[in-house]
Amino acid sequence: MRIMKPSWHFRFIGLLAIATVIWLVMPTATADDELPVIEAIVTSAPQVPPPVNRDHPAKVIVSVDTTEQVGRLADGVEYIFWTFGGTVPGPFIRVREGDLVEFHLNNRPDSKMPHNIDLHAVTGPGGGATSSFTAPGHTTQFSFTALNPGLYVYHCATAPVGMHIANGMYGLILVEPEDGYPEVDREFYVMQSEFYTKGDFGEEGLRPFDMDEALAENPDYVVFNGSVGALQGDNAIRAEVGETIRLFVGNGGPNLVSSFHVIGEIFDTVYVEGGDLLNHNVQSTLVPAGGSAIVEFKVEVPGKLHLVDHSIFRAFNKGALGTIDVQGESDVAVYSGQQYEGIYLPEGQAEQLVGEAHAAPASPKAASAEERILFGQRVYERNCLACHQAEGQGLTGAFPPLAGSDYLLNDPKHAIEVLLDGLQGEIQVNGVTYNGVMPAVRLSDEEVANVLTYVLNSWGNDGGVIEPSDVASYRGTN
Ligand code: HEC
Ligand SMILES: [Cu+2]
Repeated sequence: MRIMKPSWHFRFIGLLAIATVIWLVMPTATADDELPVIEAIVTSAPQVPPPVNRDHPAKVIVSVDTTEQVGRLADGVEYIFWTFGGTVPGPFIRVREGDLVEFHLNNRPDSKMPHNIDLHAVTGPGGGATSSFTAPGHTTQFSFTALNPGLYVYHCATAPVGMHIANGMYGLILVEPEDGYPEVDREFYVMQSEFYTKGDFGEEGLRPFDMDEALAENPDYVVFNGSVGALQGDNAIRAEVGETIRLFVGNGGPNLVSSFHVIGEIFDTVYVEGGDLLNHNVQSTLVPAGGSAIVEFKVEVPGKLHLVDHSIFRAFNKGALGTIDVQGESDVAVYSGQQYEGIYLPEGQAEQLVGEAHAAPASPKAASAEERILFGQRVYERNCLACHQAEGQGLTGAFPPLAGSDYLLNDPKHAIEVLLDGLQGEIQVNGVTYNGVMPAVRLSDEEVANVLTYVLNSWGNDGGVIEPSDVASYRGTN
């Protein structure tokens, strides 16, 4: 969700304003402990607070507001988000192993719902949920010691839990190991989640939550950082060639497991599930619902890298896409770019065959023109549809249309030659030039007659019949 305008610069200023940016190290001894007190620096995605850079534990104070507010889910689509800190995902919290975290949860007076927080970094009942139940206009406090290092999800756990999560109440807390993580050039915060709305993907207006879809685990949206496009275009992550990048990846769910992948990169290192286990040279890593992963890679060449959930319909049809825009000098030894494009004819045109190549089954003999059309449809679906498309409409720039094709209809019998011998070189179809390769098809006389008769009688074409004898006479076999 974006509340602020997407200017990168502006967002950064904005998040600094939202975040409590007081780097107050007050080594004052308090009554209950001897730890120095630090106000946590928190950031909005995709920014990550700086490393804690301490060699001793501290008492870290974190204060987060819960809100209920309308925001952008996709272009033209709005949603009532329930949030930690006014953003989805909520603020990134960064502490050190052994720190005492004093957590304040403030529920805004204009909220309609109570909220609480379950941080997976907490050792204790409900991960803090039982101690942080907060009515609208109230504030609560609890403390925990961050015993285990790692990257942890936090989320609201107020009933109905699934609905609070589905509406946007999750984020990440990083507990750095005592010695910290190795230095990298850039760190980013990326969190996947799903949205279940009344209406389909992209349906405009303010879309309410859809409980039936949530129960069926069938979301309309799967997104990174709370909205479609939150990491694209002007909001893309930027990096320079040669830099090392660390992504703190979380999955708020509420239901789906992510197959997190960056197109055009290989993860040099993955902190599996956000813990201590290191894996290397990984293409896609699983991020469970309510889980995380830390991935690191060096960017060697310029270009756009695309973050996806490799359950790929989610990426290209439901929004799970982000971009890392890498600028800098190319390195043709690592990646050349396209070096050649041309026509590929390994064994000469006549040998280019598609269709039931070897075991050509005995094709049924059509007893009437109607049957020829019917049988021809099956031949078409198996042998032609992939290129010429379901309605014979072709594909702009690649495959000419068979629906309303002047090339075909001016001389239907010529199509026998096209099928049996294939076709290549420039042709004009309805005034458009095509210069592709139509492979010869290995079909029986009956099948060629059937498919061409089907084509001549479909999609508004003006009819006609091709007989098997026409095909046979072209072959010169009768
Ligand atoms: C691999 C893709 C492919 C397949 C499969 C294919 N074609 Fe084609 N077809 C083409 C291309 C490409 C051309 C244009 C060739 C050129 O540019 O010279 C073409 C041209 C034609 C033409 C002449 C141009 C026109 O639009 O009228 C006809 C007729 C035709 N195909 C029919 C068929 C039929 C029937 C089948 C199935 C039996 C079939 N094709 C299968 C790619 C294909
Ligand atoms: Cu809640």
